[in-house]
Amino acid sequence: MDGKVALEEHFAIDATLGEPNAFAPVWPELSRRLLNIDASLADMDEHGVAMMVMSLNAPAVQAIPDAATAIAVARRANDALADAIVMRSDRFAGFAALPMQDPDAAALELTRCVKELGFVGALVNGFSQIGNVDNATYYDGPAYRAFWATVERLDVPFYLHPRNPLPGHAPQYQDHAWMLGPNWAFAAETAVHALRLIGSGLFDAHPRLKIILGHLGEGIPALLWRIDNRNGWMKLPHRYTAKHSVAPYFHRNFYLTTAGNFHTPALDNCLAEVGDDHLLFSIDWPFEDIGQACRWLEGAPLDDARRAKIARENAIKLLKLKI
Ligand code: GRE
Ligand code: ZN
Repeated sequence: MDGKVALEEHFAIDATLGEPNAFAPVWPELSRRLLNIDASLADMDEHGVAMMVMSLNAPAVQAIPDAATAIAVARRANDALADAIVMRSDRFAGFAALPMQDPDAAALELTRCVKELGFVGALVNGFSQIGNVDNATYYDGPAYRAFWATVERLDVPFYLHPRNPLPGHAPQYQDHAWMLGPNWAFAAETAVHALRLIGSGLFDAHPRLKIILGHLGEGIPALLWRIDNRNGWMKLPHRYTAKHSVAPYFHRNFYLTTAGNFHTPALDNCLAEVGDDHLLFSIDWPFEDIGQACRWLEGAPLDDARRAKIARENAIKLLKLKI
């Protein structure tokens, strides 16, 4: 199946590449792929991926406590991405990295990226460390309302991408580091952030916001009924300030991608919960294999119309792609 579009695909610049760490054995190949925006082209051709929407690696800008440095690095990364994709705008598009340490600067950078660089949205790696490495700031607070107004006005999606919790904030993973990263902690961290956005009433103030979650919704679809069932039942004043229960916002304001989660029962659950207008194909290059992702989608028991929506049509609509 040709013409697929993939949305959670990553690159790095020298300033954000980071250390080998857990990737030590595959680091030479992984870093080569991250630093070359078109390193995926041969695999894209082989497996029928028409376009990748590229975004900066994680946690990158979100892990820079000094706001001025975060602003400069985001700008450098976005300029590097724009330079690389201008040559291949038929195959690559861009999501903006944003210095969320300074909400006004983040709104300005997103505006620049959309209006001047032709980017199709933003991808942000979870909470930002602001002022010191131990700070974790989430985006449901009042300081971010003007930023969200800008996102809504620009009418572009905001991809909430995972990062790990900070070491000092995550005693639950002590002696069980195997759960960090994509195995578990990414999903738990990102799901909590998404639920914070919903519970804060953000989508009452800005009903046209579009938030994308990867990895088939970071676990939320499987728990959606239970969240609302118990939240509705509890009569304690627990500061759930949104007007509606969680599910209506999740259905209306959220889009889910298949990045890194190529499992048909999980996809079926998402289709049952959010429907086929809000599901989009993604791979999670270079951490995942393009062939595996594509073979899975092509072999999944979906009718052709549904497969085309997930593989391509929903992305064209959501990102206003001209392909
Ligand atoms: C991702 O982008 O989802 C990712 C990382 C690091 C390791 C694995 C992974 O940023 O899936
Ligand atoms: Zn990713």
